[in-house]
Amino acid sequence: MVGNESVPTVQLLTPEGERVEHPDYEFTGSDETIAGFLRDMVLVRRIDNEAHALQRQGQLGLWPSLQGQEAAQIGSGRAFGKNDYAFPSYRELGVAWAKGVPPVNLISLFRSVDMSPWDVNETTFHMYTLVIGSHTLHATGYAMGLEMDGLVGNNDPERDSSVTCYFGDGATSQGDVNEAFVFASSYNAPIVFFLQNNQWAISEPITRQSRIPLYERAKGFGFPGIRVDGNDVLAVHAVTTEALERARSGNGPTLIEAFTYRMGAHTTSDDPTKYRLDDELEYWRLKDPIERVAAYLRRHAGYGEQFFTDLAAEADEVAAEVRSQVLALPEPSLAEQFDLTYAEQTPYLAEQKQAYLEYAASFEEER
Ligand SMILES: Cc1ncc(C[n+]2csc(CCOP(=O)(O)OP(=O)(O)O)c2C)c(N)n1
Repeated sequence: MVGNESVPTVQLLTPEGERVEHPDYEFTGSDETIAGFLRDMVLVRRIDNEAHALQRQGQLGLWPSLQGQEAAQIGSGRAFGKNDYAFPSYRELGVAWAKGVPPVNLISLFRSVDMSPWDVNETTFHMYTLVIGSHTLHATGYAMGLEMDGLVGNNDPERDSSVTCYFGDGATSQGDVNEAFVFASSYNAPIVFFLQNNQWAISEPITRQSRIPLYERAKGFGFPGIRVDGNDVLAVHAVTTEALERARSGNGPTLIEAFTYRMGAHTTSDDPTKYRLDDELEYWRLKDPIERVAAYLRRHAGYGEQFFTDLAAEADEVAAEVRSQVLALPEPSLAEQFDLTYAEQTPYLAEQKQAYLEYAASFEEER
């Protein structure tokens, strides 16, 4: 069965917080680094909750939660070097955090007051993409460009570069993703396809979308695929570090399937109780990516309660700061949406904007 856990999966930290060995991968970082990963995950979950609350309070149009996927995003995001570009879809708050994108900038997209308020070149974090899978082609093209510019395989960490593209299990059913795999393979492009298999494409379970585990698909395209426990930040970091190195050194693409679970709704517009059972969520709560790291630090690294209390307090402070930044953003304007779409207005959009303005004005006249 595709959705179950009998498939070979790299794991270095069990849900109980015990370190385990793997023949091919190890995490060599210190306990301090692991505590840093915990801090990242706790803060992004807290910010995510705040954004969710802001949407419920009418401050945002929509919010897609990352809850449950913190280890997949922080483990991979913290493996990046300065020349490793990320192409996100729309749930990558954790990757954005690791890349230094201010959360308010990301959240402002969902208030419809901006389209790309961060500097893509400076942060190496590209624009959010809502058209499922389309950005795998953009990312592959970018990776091919890096290669053509001689930025791969120089054995020079200052120059060698790569691309990592984030997408979901549902996206793998899109033609664009499969075309991206073909081009990346044919051109030996320096790209890591980072698939967060959270097992649900809105209400469509992965068991209905693939007869084989998704990582195995890579073989048919001619590059390696690997499945990692997506709730294990140490394993994700180790596997991503190796795949990035492969890409930068000119050895081509890798597909990483981070097997995880979307603990919240698909977005704030979704009600998952309509299509999945509560016991599934309960089962995955026991595999929570944050709890296992906390358990490890408590039991094996001597971190006391004060550390965790301080971290919770810091998370509340950061969330309060993000909230006040969001509330200081301008009110969204429907008319402005027509100007945010392209750098230069097209005649058709200008026409639509005019029609909208006239329609809105007609209500004024009635009063
Ligand atoms: C091309 C396209 N088709 C359909 C949609 C509607 N849609 C939005 S999210 C989604 C499911 C995506 O699931 P998955 O790729 O597993 O990512 P997840 O949301 O679980 O992170 C769909 C079908 C879309 N945004 N774009």
